[in-house]
Formats: sequence, structure tokens, C-alpha cells
Amino acid sequence: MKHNAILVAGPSMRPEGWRKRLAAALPDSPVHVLGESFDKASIGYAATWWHPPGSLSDLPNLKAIFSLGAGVDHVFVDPQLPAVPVARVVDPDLTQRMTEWTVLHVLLHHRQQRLYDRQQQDKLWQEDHEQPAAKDVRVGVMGMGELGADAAEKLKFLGFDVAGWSTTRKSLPGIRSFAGAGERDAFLARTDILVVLMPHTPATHGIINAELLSKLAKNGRLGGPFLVNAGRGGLQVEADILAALDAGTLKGASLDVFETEPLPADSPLWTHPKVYVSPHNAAISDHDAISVFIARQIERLEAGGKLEHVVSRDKGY
Ligand code: NDP
Ligand code: OXD
Repeated sequence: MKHNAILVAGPSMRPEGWRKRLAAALPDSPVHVLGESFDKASIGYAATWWHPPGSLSDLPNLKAIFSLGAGVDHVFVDPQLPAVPVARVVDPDLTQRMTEWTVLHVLLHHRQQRLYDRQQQDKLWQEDHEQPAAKDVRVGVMGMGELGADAAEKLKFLGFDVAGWSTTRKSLPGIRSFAGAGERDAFLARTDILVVLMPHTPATHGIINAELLSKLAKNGRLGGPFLVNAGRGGLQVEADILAALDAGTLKGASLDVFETEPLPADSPLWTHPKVYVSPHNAAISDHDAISVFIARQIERLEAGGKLEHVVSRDKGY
């Protein structure tokens, strides 16, 4: 028997839509949805988004797990995760969308958009605010992987003074690379707008906290630092962000991700005058493209090839 059936294990992700797309992309592979009855031994592949912990543990012929997104934090929270390779999505469309959101929010802070929104509300025509040039504004990108590197390059193209921080050193033209814990504080000290595009792992949990925020540049041309986070809510301590905003040590923030999602109605972030909130949709992935991506990966594996974009279990990304 060929163990090539696919199990869609993403209860919150409209699984029927994924069933249709995956079936169209791989007509020879049966596609099942978690919760219905199926032969567990037939499942070779699981496509998951926040699958219920333990729900993949009794699939004896499972060969690989595919995250239905770029992040894999939702996969690794399962303590009974089978010991098979876990692959994630790397898709140019997703990268492009994330870069759009990142550039938009860096520019909103750089060009003081909240100030002009207020002026418009008040019908106030005042054009003499100081506006620094992009070259005099230092953007720091935390996480220089697929998404961070692309956003950093586009921000550099717009003229910003861009640096990146990652575990390993990068070499991108015109973008200074800071690497590892030892260089983190120097990176923060030269950052006016902090862009966070990191995965949520045990090592990065709560990294955007009071201590980190206090190390951002205080001498920048924007009059104080800004935070732009589209990585994961688990990276940030929202109470610390709010305290820094209220103390004026953080001038503004754009948040696409939150400690609890959906963001609870009573969160002060919703109405904070210095905060932009978006509902974790900086980069909604193209479901057709992801289905084809997974289908091609399965075809490669079935033909004896190697799975691409496999993540490290040890590192959690
Ligand atoms: P990658 O795995 O390609 O890049 C991750 C980057 O983070 C790498 O540069 C890595 O360093 C760095 N990093 C990881 N851990 C640490 C650490 N402890 N210290 C310093 N640097 C670290 O991921 P992507 O760029 O594809 O995606 C990043 C994240 O974006 C995803 O994990 C997901 O959480 C989020 N995301 C959010 C979306 C949204 O809509 N808001 C959509 C898609 C993704 P190194 O390169 O040295 O390994
Ligand atoms: C992802 C996301 O990880 O949408 O792809 O957050």
C-alpha cells in the first residue's frame, strides 16, 4: 500500500478549502480532514496549523509534517509531535506581502502619519514640522531570514540606514550585520525603528521587553524609538510596551501580532494613540500557492528527493 494520503490538521483554517486545493494539486493522493474517519495507516503527510496536541501521534506511516504558514511555533507546541521532518512555507508572494506591511509601518512612523491624521481631524494646515531624511533614520531588523532580509533590502533601497540582527552573520550589500547575543546591545543602541521579524522559540520568548526597549537609541532624528512587530506575539511583553509608550521612552508601535489572538477587546492597545494594530494579517498567505508548494514537496519526496525548507527541532525554527 502507498502511504501517501494527506491529513489536513488545521481546525481554525477552513480545512475543507485546504482539502479541495491539495486534492487538486495532487490528484493521486487522498486528502482527509482531522475529525473525520480515515485509515490512519494511509496517512503519509500532515498539513497543519495549530493542530490539537497529540492529534498526529498515532499515524504509523507519517513521513513529513508541513506547516501551512511560514512559522512553525504552532507545530512545536505539541509535546507528542512525531519524530518526522517538519517543513515550512517559503513563498515569494508571502515575502512580498510581509515587506509591504513592514515598509508601510516604517514609513508611517518615519513620516509622522499620526500627527497628520490629527491635523486633518482638526482641519489644521501646518506644514513646518521637522522631517528627517530617510538616510538619517536607523532601522534595525531583528531576524534576518527570508522575511527580514527582504524587508531590510527594500528599506535600504528607500534610503534608510539599515542594520540587521540574527544568530549568524549575514552579508547583504550596505546593510550592517550584528550577530548573536554579544552584539545585540550595540544593534539596539543604533536603532531608531526596530522591526521584528523573528520566530517565536524558547530563545526568543518575551524578548521585546522593558530591558530591550530601554536599550534602543535615544538620540535619533525621530526624537525617540519606534517598534514594528510582525513576527509573533509571544516575542513581546505587552505590559512593557504600554509602559514604555506611556513613559514616552517608546514613541510609537505597529503591532500585527499579540500575546493573545484575537487581541482581547479590553486590551489598551486597541485605542492607544501611539499604536497601530492590525489583525495578524501582515502577510496572509496565498492558499493556492501554498497547496502547490506542498504538493511539489510531496512529489519530490515520493520520487526519492529531499524535502526543502525543513526546520530545526532543536532551534524551533
Ligand atoms: P526565517 O527562519 O527565515 O528567519 C528567522 C530569522 O530570525 C533568522 O535570521 C534567524 O537567525 C533569526 N533568529 C531566530 N532566533 C534568533 C535568536 N534567538 N537570536 C537572533 N536571531 C534569531 O523565518 P522567516 O523570515 O521566514 O519568518 C520569520 C517569522 O515571521 C516566522 O517565524 C513567523 O513567526 C513570522 N511570520 C508572521 C506573519 C504575519 O502575517 N505576521 C507571516 C509569516 C511569518 P539566523 O538566520 O542566524 O538563523
Ligand atoms: C505564518 C503566519 O507564519 O501567517 O505564515 O503567521
